Amino acid sequence: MTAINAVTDLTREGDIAVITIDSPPVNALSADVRNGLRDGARQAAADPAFKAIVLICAGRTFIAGADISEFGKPSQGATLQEIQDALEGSPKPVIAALHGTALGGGFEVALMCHYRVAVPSAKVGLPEIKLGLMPGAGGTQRLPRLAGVENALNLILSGTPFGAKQALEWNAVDALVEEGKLREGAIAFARKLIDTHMPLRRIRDLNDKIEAVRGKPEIFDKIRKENARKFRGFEAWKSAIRAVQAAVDLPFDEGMKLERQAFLDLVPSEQSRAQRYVFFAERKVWKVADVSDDTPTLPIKNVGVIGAGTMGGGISMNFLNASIPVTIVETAQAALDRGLGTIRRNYENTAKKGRLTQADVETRMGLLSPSLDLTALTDCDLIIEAVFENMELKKEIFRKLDKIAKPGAMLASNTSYLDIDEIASVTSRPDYVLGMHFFSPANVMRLLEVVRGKKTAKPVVATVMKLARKIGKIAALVGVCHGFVGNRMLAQRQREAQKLILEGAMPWDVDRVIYDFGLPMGPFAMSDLAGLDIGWSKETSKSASIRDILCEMDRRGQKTGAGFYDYDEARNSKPSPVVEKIILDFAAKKGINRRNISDQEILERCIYPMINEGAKILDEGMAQRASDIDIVWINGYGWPVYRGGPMFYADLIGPEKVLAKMKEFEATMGEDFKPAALLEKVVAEKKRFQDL
Ligand code: T1G
Repeated sequence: MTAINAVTDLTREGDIAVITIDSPPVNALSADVRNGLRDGARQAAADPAFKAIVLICAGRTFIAGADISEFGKPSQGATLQEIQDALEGSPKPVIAALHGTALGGGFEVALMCHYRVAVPSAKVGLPEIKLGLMPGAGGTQRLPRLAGVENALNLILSGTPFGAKQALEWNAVDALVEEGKLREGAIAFARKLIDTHMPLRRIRDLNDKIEAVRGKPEIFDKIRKENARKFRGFEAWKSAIRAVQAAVDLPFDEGMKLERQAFLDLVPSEQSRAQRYVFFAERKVWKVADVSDDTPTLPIKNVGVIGAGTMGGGISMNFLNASIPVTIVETAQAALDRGLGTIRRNYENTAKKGRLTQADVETRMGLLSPSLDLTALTDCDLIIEAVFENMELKKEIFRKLDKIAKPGAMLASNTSYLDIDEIASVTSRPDYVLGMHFFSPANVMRLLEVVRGKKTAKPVVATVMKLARKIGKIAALVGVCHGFVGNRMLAQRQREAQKLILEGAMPWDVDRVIYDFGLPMGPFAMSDLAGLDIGWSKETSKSASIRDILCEMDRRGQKTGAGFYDYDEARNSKPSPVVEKIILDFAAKKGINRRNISDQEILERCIYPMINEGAKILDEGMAQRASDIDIVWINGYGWPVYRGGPMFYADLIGPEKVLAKMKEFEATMGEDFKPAALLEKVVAEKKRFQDL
């Protein structure tokens, strides 16, 4: 065995050289790994004793891509061109042996080799699009030559890895070898190549699949049209399509040049910096400072859910999807039947789309036990309450649960803003009480705010964070405050949105600005979707706000065909002259002199107070880190990932700019814009929120 460098060694298997990369955790293409690849391949090629070269990785996976943490730093070590020359340009067959996830630059390195073998469990893919990038080491030039242009573009634009079997069908892999016997299988494959004098097969020379679409630019126009809606606001996808089109229209090396330049143009972009930040934020969010990874967790073999409404039903589906039995409790048979019916309908709709079999539907429904009796929950390991947002009602339920639930059972509330400590205080087990704030629709939205009470025990926190991963959620640990993280910041935006439509803007102006900024919809369209009468009652309504007046006129939102907008049968919205008049009259009655308000002011007044509130949340320790706040907004409120989240956005535009504008607004509009102490501090110390 020869050590090529700290992460690469070369061993001799008869006349076959085996280059092994060993750079945990995922053999990312760091400078060391790149040097090892280049120098190992050169050394093996130069040694007459070797007739073939096998490239394999130790640990859990083949190279999982470029080292994302190196982006934006001065590039060191071997270039991709040098690696390409050492692998593809090798005079001896080079075979890549794939296991785990050969992704991005890792898959591209494999495509530089002459042959690829894989274990059946291996996955390959080009997920660069998820980082605001595109393949930059030949993926856009080589994959179309193997899988065809449309398959290649679907893979590059989805960023979704595909299995070894699919790769075999597309000749992206030449053979599958026995699971757990990759090294032996690869060496045997190399042996066969030597014995059968198989020619070197360079993917760059395979042109049949691209010639088939040469002179048909309409194929690319069609793909652009089909993806425009999905990629609204994103940039990288356009460059990816252009590069694959170059693979068809240009000679290989010119296509490679175009790809490389397009890739290098994306690396410093705000969007890629934001999406790379989110990549690491999604991994940091699970880490709880004072709850170490070896904290014991409690077994969760069955779950109880109280309330079979929209939230209770969606919450239950998460556990059924993870094969965890659920007992769901309601107060009335009709409500219970309605809840079960909705769950079954959701599953059957999914089955109709082919994403579940009918047998899957029956299996999941079979794990669901309905009841009208709380005592049915005595054996549950975790009970989640999802009833109407009323403190007294919740406290009454928790008092009962405390008596019914077995010792050691955890009690959670799905409240979206009420005080978890107050709820816990009525039980004898406050250390086993916490909040699990799901987002509607709870079986779809990835985010879970895990609300840690003052007395919540560490094993309970560790258990629920682990459980969140099992049910496919991304969990952010938050503290007890009104509205926790997401809704607390949202309230800032909603307040300003209401003020803006009185001062001079119209609901559709505010929504357009927020929509164009990249969120799925603005505050008024969102209110119409949710229903304007949430928490509103006819008896107490006093025409005190635009919402009051709209509800009094039975304009309750989409469900009544009118709200802030007018809706047609297909629920398409359009600005409402009725609402415009209501707003003008209401403002006049309030003596408000309306003025022209710029889109920039609308954006700043909706976003900056959110950032300011985020700073307060961090300062109070209601979130562990700024990137957790960003994960909440990206996964719970549709904040565009290419803007990294509200706190990353503040760092991007400069916290000093947010502070200056807040002070300017405070001077004219008062207390609502009082800068948070932490925002002042971050600016004074020339720091960024992500560095805190
Ligand atoms: N670079 C740096 N660190 C990485 C990394 C990478 N590519 N991939 C993972 N890590 C770290 C991660 O931060 C975590 O660290 C640990 O490894 C385990 O990861 C030229 C330019 C491989 C499927 O986009 O999708 O190639 O938190 O927790 O769930 O065209 O990681 O423990 O400190 O995610 O088992 C393209 C990214 C790069 C793949 C494993 N490649 N990685 O998932 O573990 S761009 C990717 C993943 C590129 C070329 C372009 C996943 C995984 P820590 P983990 P996992």
